[in-house]
Amino acid sequence: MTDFSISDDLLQAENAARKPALDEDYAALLRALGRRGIDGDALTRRVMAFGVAIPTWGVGTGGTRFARFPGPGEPRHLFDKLEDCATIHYLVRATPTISPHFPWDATSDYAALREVAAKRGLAFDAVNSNTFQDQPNQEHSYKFGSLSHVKPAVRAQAIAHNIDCIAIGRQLGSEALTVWIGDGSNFAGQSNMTLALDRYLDSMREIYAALPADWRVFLEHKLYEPAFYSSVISDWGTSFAAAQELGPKAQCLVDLGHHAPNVNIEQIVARLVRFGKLGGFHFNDSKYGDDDLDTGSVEPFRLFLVFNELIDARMRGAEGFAPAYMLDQSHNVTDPIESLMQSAIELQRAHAQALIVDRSALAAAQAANDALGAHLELKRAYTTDVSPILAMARLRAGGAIAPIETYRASGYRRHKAKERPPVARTSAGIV
Ligand code: RM4
Ligand code: MN
Ligand code: MN
Repeated sequence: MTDFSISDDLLQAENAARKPALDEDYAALLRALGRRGIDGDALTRRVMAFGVAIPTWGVGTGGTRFARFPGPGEPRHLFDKLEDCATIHYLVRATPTISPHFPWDATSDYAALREVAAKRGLAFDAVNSNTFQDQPNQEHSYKFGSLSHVKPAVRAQAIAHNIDCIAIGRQLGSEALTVWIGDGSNFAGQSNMTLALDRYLDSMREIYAALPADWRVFLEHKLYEPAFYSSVISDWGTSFAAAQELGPKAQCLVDLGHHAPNVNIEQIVARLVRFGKLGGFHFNDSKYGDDDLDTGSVEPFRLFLVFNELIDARMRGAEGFAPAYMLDQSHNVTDPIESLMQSAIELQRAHAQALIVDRSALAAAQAANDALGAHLELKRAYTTDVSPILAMARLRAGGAIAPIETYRASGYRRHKAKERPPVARTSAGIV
């Protein structure tokens, strides 16, 4: 059976039907922005230049600790995942890279994998290691930790896995390793919190030493889960201190869902920028914890405020500022392709809105202690509907004016359901 893909003909027909309305809305928006001294066409070009990596684990249906409800036509293996990632990029033109997770994405020939991806217009972003699960035939268990485990043999195994990930990443053309560990404790007294961090740092030093010259390692913090009393890399302060001790190639990764409720994430971003330690993001949204909900679906204003800090940093020419943008979501009740497309669009939206903040008016209001005036400068940008610019950016880049509608019209999922018969998989968990 030949693999179905969305045809250029369908894309063009869908776009043609929507083009006249888009032209009208785009012209009106450009006029409105022009009155504010903003060059709308230049903004469209900036939007076109924005890219975010798709996590390979995001294209399958996720799950909770209780159950996983697989959808039809799920990817069965890495090459199916690539196909779905390529489909997302074909329609939104904002996701040119993928972020793989090992050993979930293990395959025998990485050079071939890189080629297949390149043929589909995709390159590889940061590689993610996994020492939070045990794999079949693994010698030592990670039940009581990995890089910070009390036993040297377990730590050595976890270190070796991370070094393997670097070797794989080199073959894929990646330039960063993301390390998130589930290490921590579930009972007060279970673990010596100081010594656990020392062991983590010793392990990370070995991984750091294996990094190629042009690589970075991203340390990802998370306050709880799977450890519910203490986590070794629990917060940005610990992550920052660890990155500082390790050296310049170590930076911090901010997963939006990995903080306590109400934590001021945009301020954390500003702090990390200030110290040259902002490595990148795992974008998602959350209501309670590490919910891995779709980006911009719960708190779009917070997302905008994060981008406001990023644009501020870029415009100031902040030293060492080159964050990697990745999504990290778990799709339990939606078609993952639709969720990922919409999430990429929400990121572009926050980015575009942050770009139209009148920074000199904002600075003037701040200097005059005009609290409301400063706030209104942000609100003016945030309440501007930049959708026509986002749609025009997609169209000019060869994508879809309306990605989700076009995707639905194509019947992609229906075709994949026939091509990809369901395979037996675990009933719970994110994979
Ligand atoms: C963790 C963390 C990591 C991700 C795993 C699947 O909570 O967010 O980035 O790789 O989940
Ligand atoms: Mn993450
Ligand atoms: Mn997470």
